[in-house]
Amino acid sequence: MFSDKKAFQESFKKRLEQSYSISFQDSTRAQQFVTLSNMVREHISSEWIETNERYRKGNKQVYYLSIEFLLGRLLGQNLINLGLYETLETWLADLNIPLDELEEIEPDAALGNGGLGRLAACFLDSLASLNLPGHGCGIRYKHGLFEQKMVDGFQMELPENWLRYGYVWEVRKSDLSVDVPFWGSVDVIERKEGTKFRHVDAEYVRAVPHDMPVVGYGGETINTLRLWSAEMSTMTPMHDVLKYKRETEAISEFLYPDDSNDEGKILRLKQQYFLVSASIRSILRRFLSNGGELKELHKHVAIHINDTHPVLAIPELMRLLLDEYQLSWDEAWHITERTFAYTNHTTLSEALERWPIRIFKPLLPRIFMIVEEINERFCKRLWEEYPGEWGRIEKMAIVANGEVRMAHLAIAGSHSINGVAWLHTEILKNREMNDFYQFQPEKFNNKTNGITHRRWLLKANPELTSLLTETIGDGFQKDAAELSKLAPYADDSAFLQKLWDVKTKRKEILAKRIFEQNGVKVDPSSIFDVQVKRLHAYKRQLLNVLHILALYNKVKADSSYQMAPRTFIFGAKASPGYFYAKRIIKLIHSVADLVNNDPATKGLITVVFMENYRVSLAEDIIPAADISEQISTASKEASGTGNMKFMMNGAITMGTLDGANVEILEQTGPDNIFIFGLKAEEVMSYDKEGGYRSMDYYHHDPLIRRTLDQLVDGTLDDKGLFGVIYDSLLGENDQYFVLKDFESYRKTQEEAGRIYAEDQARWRKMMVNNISGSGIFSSDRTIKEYAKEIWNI
Ligand code: F58
Repeated sequence: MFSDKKAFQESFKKRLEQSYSISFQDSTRAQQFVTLSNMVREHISSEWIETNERYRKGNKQVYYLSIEFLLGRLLGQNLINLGLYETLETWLADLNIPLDELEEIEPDAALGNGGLGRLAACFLDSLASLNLPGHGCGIRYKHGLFEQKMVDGFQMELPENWLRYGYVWEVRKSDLSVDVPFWGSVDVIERKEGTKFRHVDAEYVRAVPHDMPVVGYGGETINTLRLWSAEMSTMTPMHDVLKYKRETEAISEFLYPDDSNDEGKILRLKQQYFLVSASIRSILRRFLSNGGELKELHKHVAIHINDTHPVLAIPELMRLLLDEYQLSWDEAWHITERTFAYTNHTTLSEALERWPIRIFKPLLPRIFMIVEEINERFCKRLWEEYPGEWGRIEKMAIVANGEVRMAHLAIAGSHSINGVAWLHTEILKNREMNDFYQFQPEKFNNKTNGITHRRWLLKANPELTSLLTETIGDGFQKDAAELSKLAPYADDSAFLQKLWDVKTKRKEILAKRIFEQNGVKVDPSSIFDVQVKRLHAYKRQLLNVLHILALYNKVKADSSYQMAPRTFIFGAKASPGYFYAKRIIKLIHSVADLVNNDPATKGLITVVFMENYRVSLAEDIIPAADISEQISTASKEASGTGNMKFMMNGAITMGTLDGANVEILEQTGPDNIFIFGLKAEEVMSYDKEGGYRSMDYYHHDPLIRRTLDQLVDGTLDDKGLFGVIYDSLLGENDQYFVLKDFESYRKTQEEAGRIYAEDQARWRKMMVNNISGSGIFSSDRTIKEYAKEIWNI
């Protein structure tokens, strides 16, 4: 179908006309998009079947369980991975169809918030591209992450609707549905052979799989992402049909329902159990139907739990092995512990999941019994290891103080626990999970995150990809490690000029988009200084915006103050219930209004907030960046992955020694990165011992004082909107050390501006050193490490 131009064009037109009963001339871009995508999906179906057949023959399989998969758009990426992009681009152009316009039609599949979900998507791409047998299991949320609409600088959330016109990449497999039990009680039957357990009076929810192909680079391997959707089951008698339907379908309705009340908490726990129960049963079904021996399960199946959200997979596998397959506890535990591996993505205590027993027990009665038993046996082992140390055991228990601690369950039930960057893993081992590390050090390991260069370089930045290909050959497209071949070009002025031209081109493209979306004219020759990520206090968008305000004050106070013109670009969604984060978004807008409209700073400082940050927008922003803002309070960002995407696209990191920035520094060397601020050790020591007084910085630094006063003196608004931010910095002693790091940040920014303006040769060299050092951050490297050291595939 895709090997002959004429045949392709004929078939494309014919299918279009047949599907929509419309003449080709009258067809819309949307109809063309759907037709092309369907053709691509059919094109890969034989490889998809073939991949499954290959796996049937006994390879060990990996299943990556995640409550989020932040995929973005698939048409362009699939074509690139199949090696068809350029061909189809010309063939369609012949028909007067620009391929990029078709790509724009596709809604982002935004089944995630940020880094955690995007990492899952990058991992799927790497697994398939490395021809490894690894599949995703997730939830098919009817509405992905909300659409952000800015109204007068305030974030409004609109329901996202990616399934509105149907979804071309999925295949519904009703015949493989699974019924998941909730509520009810557990019947205990004593028999000669032992005790048996049975669910009674449960309410069932039908989990219906929707499979999506994951196309590997080169097109040889097509893995599967299985997303479950919740529907009514025929196993539940219908008393109050409407209520039952509503409650059932709610399970896969929204990503992150509001869980500030009990009703929301129950729904969220339902989502988690729904995902794992359906997934584990489908994994077992497939394993057994291929003739597998249950007692050998861990030799043929590895199950990865992405953060604690899918941790109930552990007691669920136990339940199935015990209740349905009649294994003994010891046999079942032996298999379970060897099958599971767990990745931790945060040390923030508010993000460590704990479920109140009063919610957990009635909703999942049998699972709760099993968790209690796991806890009891775990505590017994601890008691043998640490006789008499009640305090320690209580701290490590899985069930305690009326709660189930999901991270502890994950650690107890997995053979591997990993952090996502060197520093993060060290903090887990030596602080947050130190008790567990002392008890079972062999379980802990680090796997520094990565990103797929196929999306973040080949797809997002075709201009840079062409330049690199003409310079170092196309080997890097398959193997990102080959980017290191670029290193010698750091001194090649002809190459440096071309690299500069590519960056300028990408800045022009972004400038055009900014003008269209925001109505703001930005100058592509200014420094594009970018911070795009979830909005969270620890990520310190506040430090960035206060620095902008201070810069504005400097220019206003001293008209001879020299600075290279800068465009500050932000993109961020705040979680709907996170009031403080939303206020920071408003602050960014207010500062933008002030500086963009003041003749004193016009053309010198421009601030842009790009609405509705998402994967497809990131693909336009990242290639255009000069400076990559990675300024979290040291010790708080587990890894970060945006930092890697920017680096690969030739932006220079402005960062703290946090997360993977530490390893980025290792790759670039100190001359090719801007590092500032407190070190993790210092932050942790202040957190523990105290000794920081933010007020001192207010009193002793006039620039800080002037800038903070503007939050409350009417400069930015006259309704007291920013009092809460002012108070967090001064009244609540600045938990994230914004003021403490302020001067160091300001100076480092000044230095960056100076180099950009006065030593452009040096800047260009820095760009090369970043690109050439970024290969190690390909998720292919990360996945090879998981495969070898954790999954044993
Ligand atoms: C992120 N976590 C980490 N969580 O913050 C980031 O450092 C890391 O690089 C990335 O994971 C991948 O390891 C993250 O994105 C969430 O989105 C939470 C999910 C659960 C609800 C609250 C947000």
